[in-house]
Amino acid sequence: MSEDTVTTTGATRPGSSLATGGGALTTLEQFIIERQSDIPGSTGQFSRLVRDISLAAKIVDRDVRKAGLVDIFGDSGKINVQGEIQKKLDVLAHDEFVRALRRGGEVCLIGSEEHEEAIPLKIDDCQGKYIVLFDPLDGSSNVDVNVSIGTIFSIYKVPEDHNGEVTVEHALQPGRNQVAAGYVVYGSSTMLVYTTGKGVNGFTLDPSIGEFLLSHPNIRTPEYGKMYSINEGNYNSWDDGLKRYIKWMQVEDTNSTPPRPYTTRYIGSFVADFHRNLLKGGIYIYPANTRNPNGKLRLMYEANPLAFIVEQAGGCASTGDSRILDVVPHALHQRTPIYIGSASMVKMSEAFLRGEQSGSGENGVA
Ligand code: AFP
Repeated sequence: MSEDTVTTTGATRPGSSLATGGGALTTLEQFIIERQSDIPGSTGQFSRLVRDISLAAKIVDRDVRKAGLVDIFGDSGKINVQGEIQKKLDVLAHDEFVRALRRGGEVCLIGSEEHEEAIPLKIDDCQGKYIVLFDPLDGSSNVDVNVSIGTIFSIYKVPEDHNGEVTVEHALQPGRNQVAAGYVVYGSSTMLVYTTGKGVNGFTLDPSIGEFLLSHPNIRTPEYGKMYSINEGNYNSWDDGLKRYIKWMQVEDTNSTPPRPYTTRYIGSFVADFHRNLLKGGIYIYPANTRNPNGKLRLMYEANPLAFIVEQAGGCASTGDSRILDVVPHALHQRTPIYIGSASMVKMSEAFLRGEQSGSGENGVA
C-alpha cells in the first residue's frame, strides 16, 4: 500500500491525501454505507439522503463551472426573504437541491435560505424521517467574479412524537440536535465536507469519474490559528471588546503562541473562509453591528451546520457569549452573530467581549 493510500474502510496513514493512482479509493457512497451505523436506528434512508445531496452538489458544480459561458451570471430579478437580490445561480441551486430531495423521498420538510416558507414534501404520506435545511449557494454575490462559493446543509430527524403533518415548528430545533451537517465548496476543486457527529471527513470531486473521493479523512482544526476573517469595513459599528480583540491580534509579539501579528483573510464567502480556517487554523467573525443588530448570518442555514462541523473537528463556535449549538431557534430565517474557528481564538474573542481581556497590558495581554 503506498504512503498516501486511502483504504475502502476510510482508514489512512498519517498525512495521507487523495490516492491518485494504484491505491484503493473510497467514494463518498462507499464511505456512507460503511458508516451507516453511526446514525442510531439507521435504515439506509440517511445514506440515500447524503447520496441525493451529493448528486445535487455535482449538478450545481457543473452549472457553476459553466457560469460565464451560458447565461447564468447576474441577478434573477427577484429578491429573497433576506431582502437580498437573488442571483440566477442562487435560484438554480435552490431548485436542484429541492428536486434531488423531493425525488429521494427521505425528507419530509425542507427549509431553504432562498425560500420564505418551509417546503413540505408530501411523498407517500411522508415516510421520510428527515428535515433538511440548507443555503443553496452561499457567497453568491461572488459568483460573477469567479470567487469560491458553497452550499451548506443541515440534517435533523423529524421528532418522534410529531402528530400528522410535519411543520416548520418541527424544524426549529437547536443545532445540537443535528444528526449530520456539511458543506460543499466550489473552489479550485470541489469538496464536500460532512459530519454525523463522529468526526469530520472531506471528499474531493474527481470530475473525470464524477465521484467524490475521500481526500481529507478525520479533519482536525488547529487549536491555535493565525488568520482572522472579518469585514473590517464595519469597524466603527463594532462593540468595544471586539475592536480591542482585533487590535490585539495586530500587535507584534514574537513570544505569543502563535506569534503576532496575525493575518487577515476575508473572502466574503462564508464557506470558503470557513474551509480555509478549518484546515489552517483561524477565526471567522460576523458580529452584531449597528446595521445588523443580530448579526448577518442565518442560524439555521449557516451557523448551526458549520458550528457542528467545527466542534467535531476540535474547534468552537459562539455567538460571542454562548455556544451556537445551544441557541433555541424561534424562526427559520433568524440571524445570529458568529465567532467560529480554532478553539483558542474563539475563547480569546469571548474573553475580550466579556471585558476580561483589554489588550492594554504588556504586549497587549491583560
Ligand atoms: P451572499 O450569499 O449574499 O453573498 O452573502 C454572503 C454571506 O452571507 C457570507 O457568505 C459572507 O461571509 C458574508 O455574507 C459577507 O458579508 P459582508 O459582505 O457584509 O462582509
